Amino acid sequence: GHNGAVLWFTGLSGSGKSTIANAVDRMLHNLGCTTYVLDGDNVRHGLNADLNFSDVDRVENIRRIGEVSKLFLDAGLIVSTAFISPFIADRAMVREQLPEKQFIEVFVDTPLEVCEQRDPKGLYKKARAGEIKHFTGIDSAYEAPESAEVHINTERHSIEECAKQVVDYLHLSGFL
Ligand code: GGZ
Repeated sequence: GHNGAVLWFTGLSGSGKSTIANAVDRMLHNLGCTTYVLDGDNVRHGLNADLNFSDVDRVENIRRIGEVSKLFLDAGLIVSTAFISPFIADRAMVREQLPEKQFIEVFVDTPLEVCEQRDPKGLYKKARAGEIKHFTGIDSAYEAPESAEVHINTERHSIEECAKQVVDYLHLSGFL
């Protein structure tokens, strides 16, 4: 058995949040945990399809994801969320929404230059050209965590190593 937890991944677009969250999810599943991943694919296109990328809508995006995470936590799951969640205040709000210690902030710390270099979906190029407005890191802020429970460096480590760092944290903290 294991205790439920919310692994709250935060980082820029293209930082590797979803990729690492999904790798963690596979590892946890292989360890017998009941898990779920919330990301843009299943939330931004469904529950939050009415929201855009204005500051106000990003706040509401994060608030709803916090509430959904809480439901999964009630059900005893380890839920991984992979959203930019750019504002310190909003991540703090989610931390307040959830039981103490079950909110684990995971900072996927990939510098803007690297994300922009990777540009897997060509979104930075479009943002630089002014075709996408309010793009995080270009003309919308990203407020990096100051004391995330897990701090990941994707330049120095492989996806598997990054994922293992998160799973190791869960072991050391008694979640597994
Ligand atoms: C940032 C945007 C934007 C703007 C579309 N700014 O790399 P992606 O494509 O797959 O991840 C980004 C995703 C960000 O959605 P989130 O729900 O994670 O953002 S937030 O937590 O700030 O609410 C990117 C795409 O949506 N995208 N327009 N203007 N990212």
